[in-house]
Amino acid sequence: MNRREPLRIAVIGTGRMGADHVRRIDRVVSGARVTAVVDIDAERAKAVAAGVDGCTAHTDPAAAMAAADVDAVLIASSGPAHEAALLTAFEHDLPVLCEKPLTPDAASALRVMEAEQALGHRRVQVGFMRRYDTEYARLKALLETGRLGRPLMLHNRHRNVASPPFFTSAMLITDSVAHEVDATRWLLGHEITAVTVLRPTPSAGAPEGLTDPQFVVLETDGGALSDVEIFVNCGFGYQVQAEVVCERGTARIGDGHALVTSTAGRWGGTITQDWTERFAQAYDDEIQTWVDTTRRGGITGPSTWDGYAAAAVCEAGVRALESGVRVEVDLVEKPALYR
Ligand code: ISE
Repeated sequence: MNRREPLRIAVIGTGRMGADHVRRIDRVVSGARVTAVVDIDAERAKAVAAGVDGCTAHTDPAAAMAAADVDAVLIASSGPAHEAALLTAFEHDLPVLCEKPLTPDAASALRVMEAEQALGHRRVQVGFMRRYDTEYARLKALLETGRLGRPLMLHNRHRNVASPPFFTSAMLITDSVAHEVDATRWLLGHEITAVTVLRPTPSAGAPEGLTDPQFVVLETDGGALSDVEIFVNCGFGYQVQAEVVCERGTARIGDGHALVTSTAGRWGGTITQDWTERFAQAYDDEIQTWVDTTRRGGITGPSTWDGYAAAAVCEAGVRALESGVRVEVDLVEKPALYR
């Protein structure tokens, strides 16, 4: 594909992320427009489509992907619905941006990876948007210079104000820590080999029965350790911080020091309240990059392999959470398409 015309996108799933992506493609990103939206809730799909010129509403992803005015697909439905949508997109050989998780478990991620290999070319960019965040990108660039020496440890903090009602203890790993799993693999260039999950007494601020917070330790094949404090009911704000400790220095991001005021005997700043605010720039750049690359006929960003590796690590993480012991990660050999 080498399109002069705007890329015509079907957005599957019009919940929180899907609706935000529809707005982004319609108003922020250049070179693309939303021509179809899909939701199992017909009324919700219609309401979103009504706000976009020339956009049709569907309840069946396959019908939207078969439409003549669709060149690419953005999948933002719930994780369990991703596999079927991805396989249908492959039938039409459509470029895809798939929100994380690629799929909920390693077996289904493997099936998707096999189907993509059968196409003979990469079609999927996985929505690990932190790779497009300016601060994460600067940290990655610094590590790549080698100035600080070999990375030894990565300390991550990931805090949400409150978890949604459907959130389970396993979802702290599969839905939230999934981001640190990808960030660790990407920043360090290592694969994760084992996961341990430690559980302090849950916060009184967490819903009854939810194991929140958790402390997750990831071991890598490069001999580094990456730890993650995940706390999804911290109550005070949305914080994502990372500090890399290397042989000759450390580097840290996510302190949110963009604006610090000093007044009335105090100093301080504000804390963002959710990820759409904290990572707005990252989402905008992620989608713009996907659109630009797709229009040129290329593919970039986190691949199906990255989605599979994250799913396998998260699956091991859930077993570590449930068993209380260290669980090794079992990855298949990396296929040539992703090397
Ligand atoms: C949510 O699904 C996200 O992807 C957010 O980035 C993360 O902070 C949150 O914990 C997840 O539930």
